Amino acid sequence: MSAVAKLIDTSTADVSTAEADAPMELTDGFHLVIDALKLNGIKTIYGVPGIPITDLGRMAQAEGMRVISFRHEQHAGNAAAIAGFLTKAPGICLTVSAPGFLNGLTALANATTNCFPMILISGSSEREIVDLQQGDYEEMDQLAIAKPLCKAAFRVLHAADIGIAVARAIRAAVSGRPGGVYLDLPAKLFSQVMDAEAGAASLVKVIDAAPAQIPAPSAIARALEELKNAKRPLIVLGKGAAYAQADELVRELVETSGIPYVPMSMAKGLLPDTHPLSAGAARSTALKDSDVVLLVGARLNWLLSHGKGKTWGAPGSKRFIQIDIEPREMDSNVEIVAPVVGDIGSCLAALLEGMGQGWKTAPADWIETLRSKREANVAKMAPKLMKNTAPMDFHSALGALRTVIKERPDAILVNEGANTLDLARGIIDMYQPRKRLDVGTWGIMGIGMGFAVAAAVETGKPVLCVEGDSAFGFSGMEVETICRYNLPVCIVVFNNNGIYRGTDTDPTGRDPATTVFVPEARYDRMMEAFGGVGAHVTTPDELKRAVDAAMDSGKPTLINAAIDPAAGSESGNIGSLNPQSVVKKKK
Ligand code: ADP
Ligand code: TPW
Ligand code: MG
Repeated sequence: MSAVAKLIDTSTADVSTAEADAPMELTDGFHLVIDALKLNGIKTIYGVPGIPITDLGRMAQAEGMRVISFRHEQHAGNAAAIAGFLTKAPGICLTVSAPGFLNGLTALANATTNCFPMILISGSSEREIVDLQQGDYEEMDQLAIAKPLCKAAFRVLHAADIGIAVARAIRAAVSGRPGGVYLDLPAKLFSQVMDAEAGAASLVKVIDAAPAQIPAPSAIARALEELKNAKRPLIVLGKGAAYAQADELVRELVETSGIPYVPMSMAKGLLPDTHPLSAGAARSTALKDSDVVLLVGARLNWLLSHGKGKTWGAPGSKRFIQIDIEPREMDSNVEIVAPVVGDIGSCLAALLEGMGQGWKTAPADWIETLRSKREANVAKMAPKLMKNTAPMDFHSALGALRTVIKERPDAILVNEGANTLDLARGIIDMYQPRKRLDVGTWGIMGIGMGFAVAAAVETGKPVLCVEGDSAFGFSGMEVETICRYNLPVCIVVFNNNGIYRGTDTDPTGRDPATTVFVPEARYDRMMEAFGGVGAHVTTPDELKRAVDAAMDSGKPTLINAAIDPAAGSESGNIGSLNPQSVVKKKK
């Protein structure tokens, strides 16, 4: 059913004129926004209601869209962002003005940083009053504030422009390097009326929103030349490769070239972590000792030590080839000897064509070096994963969850925390693409429940959230949202009484230490408060049983997993980024 309003404009009815027999059919800003989104295949809105967008949400729901209401806009925004990552269509987050907008803005900035396509749509106050700073209800110049934090920002003042604005927002979000877009809709816009026919004609269905970007043949030839001459080649798969949904081509690249690969966190599962050419469990050796590195949708940012330093071995020992859709990514940190600019699907297809049938696979001694390193690392880890005693440490608890994902490879794993994140990333093997969702480029806490909701809504698959107790606290209230929509989400809180560890004390003895929480808190009862299932476990066996039960039932579940408060290390595995004071205060 079209949302075009069946409004009869009685004000223009004049019995003395012929038009009286044919009253004009009208539409308005509300309907045009909904029609524009629907026309472009957008089926879901994540948001929080309030002035001036309450009716927009209601009407979108009445028009058959899925409207998922959250308890806080940041989580709605995170849901929209990860929906964008999972589907390649922009996720939509809808908020009220100033404070709601600002709450959503963190998610918008985070989406942009991670190259996830989303559109933050916020209502805003009267332009005339805002611009004169006369103190309107929730007054704020939202457009100006959003602009530096996202890829593009637009404001719509006339109902007739809604179609174009939505089209521009969609294109900006998904074309080229994906990112966040802000769309400012002032309150007055929603009730502006226009002729329904003209309104319908003003809508734009975006054709080919993310056009293929074909790499230059010379760039492909250059990259192949580098690979051909490599003695110890390595492929690094990043979340751009996961986003691109070129899964078969990624597999073909690895298997045709025989080049070992290392997946970045959210690229895990693009090929199963158990693949013979996976060097994930020999990451340090692979990065340090490789000579030619092909980056596929991965930036040489801090997560890859900027392409230099001891992670990458001797200075000058590396030649980088980079596939990315963003030309300005090339040479961002170190020289890229073979830049391949284009979309990953087109670039991989061209590389594979260039390799042809007779491509020699990577040298056997290099593959063997990585294979034996990997096996040694896996063997070293194995006993730690099998302990079944209380209190659990991270390894033994994660050993249980590793088996869960092995047995249920289509489940989506959401993961945040410090030790809980770093150790889960290493321990839990992934088997399918886009099944691991985590804190991404910023290492941001608070994505957990938003990602979980969208993962369940967008894919219909079961979701397992592995959350540090601190990480969970950032979005914990959304367990109500999970219960309200009855989503198949199982949250496991790794409860070690605090941030990194639960053992710190305030040297003055006055307050709790800055990193600790109420000890032995029962997070499971939060879930029970809203009708979900709560469980409290102290051993890996109990944990495994509780997760299996949750995933079999599909019921919203929170499992409070008691972890030894002394088990964690400062900042997980990135403690070295902590600045240290060199000043010793005299007492
Ligand atoms: P990771 O954190 O996994 O290393 P990054 O977020 O740093 O990954 O890098 C992802 C890269 O992928 C970005 O530079 C982005 O421009 C690129 N990218 C995203 N989508 C595509 C695509 N379809 N084709 C090519 N590159 C892409
Ligand atoms: C938005 C800083 C990084 S990790 C973390 C914080 C607060 C929590 C670690 O404790 P947790 O994990 O989750 O209990 P564990 O297993 O080690 O005990 N604010 C934001 N983002 C970040 N990254 C932080 C603060 C941080
Ligand atoms: Mg903790």
